[in-house]
Amino acid sequence: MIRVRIKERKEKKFRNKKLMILFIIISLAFLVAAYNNQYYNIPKNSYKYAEEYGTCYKVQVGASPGAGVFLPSKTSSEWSNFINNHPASVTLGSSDYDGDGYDSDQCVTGTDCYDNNANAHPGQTSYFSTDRGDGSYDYNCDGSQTKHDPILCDSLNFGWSFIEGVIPSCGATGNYCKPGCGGCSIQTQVCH
Ligand SMILES: [Ca+2]
Ligand SMILES: [Ca+2]
Repeated sequence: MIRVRIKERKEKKFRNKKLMILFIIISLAFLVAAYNNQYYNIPKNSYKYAEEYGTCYKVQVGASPGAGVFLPSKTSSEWSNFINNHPASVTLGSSDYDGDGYDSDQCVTGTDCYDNNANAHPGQTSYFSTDRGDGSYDYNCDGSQTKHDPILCDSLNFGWSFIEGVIPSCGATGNYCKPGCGGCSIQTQVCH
């Protein structure tokens, strides 16, 4: 009798465990579905890139009428209706807003790390003395701000480089010299 009860309890425990696992799987499926059909809430005076049903836009919301804007995208008809009949406070921009040939990396297949400056894009080889617009000097989108002249001039480095103890940070100036040749000048550290 006791053995039968223990067996029943074990079976009940096993059933409960299976139900719990099933519940977790169903919940995860709902979460994924909800993510795919998300609603974007964009506050006034700001923008977001929104990509749904194969199209990505830079959606900017102005100051008027004073509130943020919800982007309906649960169905493709909701989405296309918004694209064609959006409120006057909304401005739609291209996924390549700065026109440098690279879509914003906020779109699914985009790689442009900063879509407000056409000089900032993957593969940029030039160096710049001012930030790209958001405080960063990462113009080539490799995730770092690389200095053009990263070492101080010393007995091992006879090329043109900065002297006087401190390598200037990006955008800062320093004394740029070639040892022994004179001709020092104040120059800005350029970066990308
Ligand atoms: Ca860019
Ligand atoms: Ca970089």
